[in-house]
Amino acid sequence: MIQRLTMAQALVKFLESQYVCRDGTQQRFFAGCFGIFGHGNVAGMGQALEEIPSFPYYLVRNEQAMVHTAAAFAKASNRLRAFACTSSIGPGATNMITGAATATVNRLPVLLLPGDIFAKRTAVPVLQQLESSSSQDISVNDCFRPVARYWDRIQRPEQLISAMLEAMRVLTSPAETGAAVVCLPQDVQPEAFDFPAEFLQKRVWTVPRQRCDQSLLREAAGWLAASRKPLIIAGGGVIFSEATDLLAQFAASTGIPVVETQAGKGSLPFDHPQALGAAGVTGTEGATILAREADLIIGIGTRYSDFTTASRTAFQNPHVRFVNINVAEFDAYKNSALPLIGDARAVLEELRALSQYRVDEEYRQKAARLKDAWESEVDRIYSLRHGPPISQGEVIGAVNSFAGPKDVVVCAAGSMPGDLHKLWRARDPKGYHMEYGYSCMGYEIAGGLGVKMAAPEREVFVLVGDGSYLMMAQEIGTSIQENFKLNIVLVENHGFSSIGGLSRACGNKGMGTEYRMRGPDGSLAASAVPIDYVANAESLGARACKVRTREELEAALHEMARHPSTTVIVVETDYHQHVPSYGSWWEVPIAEVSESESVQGARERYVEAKRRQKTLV
Ligand SMILES: Cc1ncc(C[n+]2csc(CCOP(=O)(O)OP(=O)(O)O)c2C)c(N)n1
Ligand SMILES: [Mg+2]
Repeated sequence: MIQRLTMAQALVKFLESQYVCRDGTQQRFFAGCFGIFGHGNVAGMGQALEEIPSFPYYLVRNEQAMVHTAAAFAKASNRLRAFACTSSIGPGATNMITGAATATVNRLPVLLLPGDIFAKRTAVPVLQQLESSSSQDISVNDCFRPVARYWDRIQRPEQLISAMLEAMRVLTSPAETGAAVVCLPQDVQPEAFDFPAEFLQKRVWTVPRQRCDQSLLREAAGWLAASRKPLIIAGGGVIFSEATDLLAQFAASTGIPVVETQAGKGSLPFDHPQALGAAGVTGTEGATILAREADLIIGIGTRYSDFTTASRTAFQNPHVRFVNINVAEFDAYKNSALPLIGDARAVLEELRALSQYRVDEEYRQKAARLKDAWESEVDRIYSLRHGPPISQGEVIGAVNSFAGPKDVVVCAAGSMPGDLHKLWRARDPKGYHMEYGYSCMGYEIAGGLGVKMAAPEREVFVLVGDGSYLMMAQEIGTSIQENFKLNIVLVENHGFSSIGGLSRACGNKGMGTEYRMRGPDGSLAASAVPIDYVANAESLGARACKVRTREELEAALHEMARHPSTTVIVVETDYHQHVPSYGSWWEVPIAEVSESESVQGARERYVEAKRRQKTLV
């Protein structure tokens, strides 16, 4: 059996027919396609999507944003559902590169279908083609190669078959997943071919729960038995593999304290007795102390970013060893660990069955004391009563107290990720959605839309800085268009509080980190740039208001709950009021020579701190 279809029609029919299955539950993999049309895709992909309305298409505002929305959707769906994204050629395509990198860093499946220059080369250069004088076999789409986990270009319609099967293998692989980029030359999309029926039939991709090597597992149980101060670092893999309940039981029965990375936050509810909170640079005091002293780190589903390892200063016990449970071999071997390569839930289940381990009472009590002290610290920051302008910690406290247990907070860049990592009291594994692999300003609102599309029954609270908002707020319009309500809290501190603070910590004066008007003499004046965020949000269709005090914020949150569509609360906060750091360190190299005494001082502190840095862990 064959079916004569254009390449684009066959592609849409193929996407519609892909299913995934994990633990016996089957579901459609692609929820639809985001897209912006131009000459590079309107007559090909556009025609096909119009002709096949059973495959939903959504018009968005910006190509980078649509990839963020797709990535957030996949993350909120534990990578068991995804979106395709179609763009025109040239700028429409390259706008997706940042989104692709964001998805790949965070190991999130997105299928990107950038239009591409003519395969037949009849009319060259086509509008928006960046020509090369050294090769005709190159286009701007080659720029996707380093940020994609799979990359291909369909020069002939029949190539679609093998390309899509490979793309699907990568997208549904827990270890390999990321952006799959299949470039679609403008003239190939509408070209007809006799596609075999098998290609277009329902196809189910099983997402396996891979088990690890059994002798390594026994060795790991032995390491655990020998350990006095073990610590679990829960990463995103715990949540993706739905190992959270099992982790909660394992931690409770063994007494092993658990700290969480940004992607792993929510692995345990904040009030679980063994939940010591955030790990690493933006970690809680207890997490920092326990990591420093631990003799065994069990890293589950973590890729050990510098934020998790405090730039390799976190683990100071000279005898510390690592057992890494990870579906990706690449991550499992990090820190010279004993690698348990497999699905987090499957491996943890087997480790639990093999081990009767329990921490000694002294260690358990120490962790409990640190946990209690941390909860008091969060209470203190939540009710700081600073200002107005109020503190960011208090904004987080107000939103956290207002949000329901299943609601989701979404954030990505600025000073809020660190504060949220420390302070947000997560009560559900899917309640904390932080993009901190790429920390891409602009992800917040676009990502929030993806979360809401994946879980319409949850309220989504997008916390976004004024800097991030100014980079990418336009998907508010898409949220209005598609009736997906976002609760956006825009923290207005007139610039980059995060990078301003970092600049000062590096001995500088914060140049380029505040929104200040340039005065007639050419210098930057004290007056802030008059940006009306309320008017801006309203112009995109949202309801918006501005608040300055805690009481006004709380009233606005209640008001927001009553409004049926996207709402923006602009809250002014104090640029200089930071949540403290609790004894951790992040490597940002400081100028080796400078006339400035403060830079020289920062350099001395930097050199001193670097002494604690270990090469391997
Ligand atoms: C796309 C992008 N550009 C630059 C950066 C570097 N950066 C990190 S935080 C930040 C400032 C964020 O400002 P804002 O959203 O207002 O948050 P605040 O620092 O004030 O909390 C910048 C420029 C980034 N993370 N992403
Ligand atoms: Mg700001």
